Amino acid sequence: ISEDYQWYYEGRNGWWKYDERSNDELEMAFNAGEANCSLLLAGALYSVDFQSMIQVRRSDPTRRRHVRRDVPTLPAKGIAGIKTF
Ligand code: V3L
Repeated sequence: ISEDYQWYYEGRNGWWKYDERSNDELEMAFNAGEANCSLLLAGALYSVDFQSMIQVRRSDPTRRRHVRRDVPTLPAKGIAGIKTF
């Protein structure tokens, strides 16, 4: 899988990178022209909508985060909740 693009989700004051497997799933769905992508994240089911570029928790749609698809070198808080310094 190409690593040309990295997907990020919104944190409190910055962006987190998605884990590599979720990033691959997002890239595949996005490049296939699908409207959204389902992901299992930290034990819960989420949906990322490519038009609004928002991640929503399926069991509680009030849990929403902006997402972005960008170069992998963007400053980030870490990967999937693991801080990088
Ligand atoms: N990948 C991994 N964990 C996630 C993701 C994801 N794409 N989305 C949500 N969670 P919610 P700060 C995040 C986790 O949206 O200090 C970060 O990874 C989410 O973790 O309400 O605010 C950090 O671990 C949260 O713990 O459904 O920037 C943590 O928040 C939980 O799922 C704190 O980050 C509920 O998220």
